[in-house]
Amino acid sequence: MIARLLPLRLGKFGLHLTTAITAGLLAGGALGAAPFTISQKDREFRPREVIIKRGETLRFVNDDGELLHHAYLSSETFEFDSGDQKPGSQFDVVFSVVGDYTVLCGIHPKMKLGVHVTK
Ligand SMILES: [Cu+2]
Repeated sequence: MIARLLPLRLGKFGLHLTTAITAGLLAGGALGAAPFTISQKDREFRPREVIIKRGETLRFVNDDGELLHHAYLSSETFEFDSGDQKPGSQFDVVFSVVGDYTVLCGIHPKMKLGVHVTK
């Protein structure tokens, strides 16, 4: 009985190990680094300024109660538009082009986020 249980346990352990390695590879490789979160609480982007590397992701979280936001960026080299950001929603943007940008909110003109994308 013991002899039959032992391989089963090893098998389970092996499975967990494989899962852990796969998850690690995804986190560090295929999916890129974890997104950098931008809060929009109190009608402000927080932080107000961010330096990231090309290919990194900013995650815009609408954590501002019942308010609607609408993050967008329009420049010659790079642009995005989140559309209406419902309360509690999030929107990811991969900054694929090096440059200095200002992200705005289509609903609250005072909201500004400086994004510096480096090589
Ligand atoms: Cu806004």
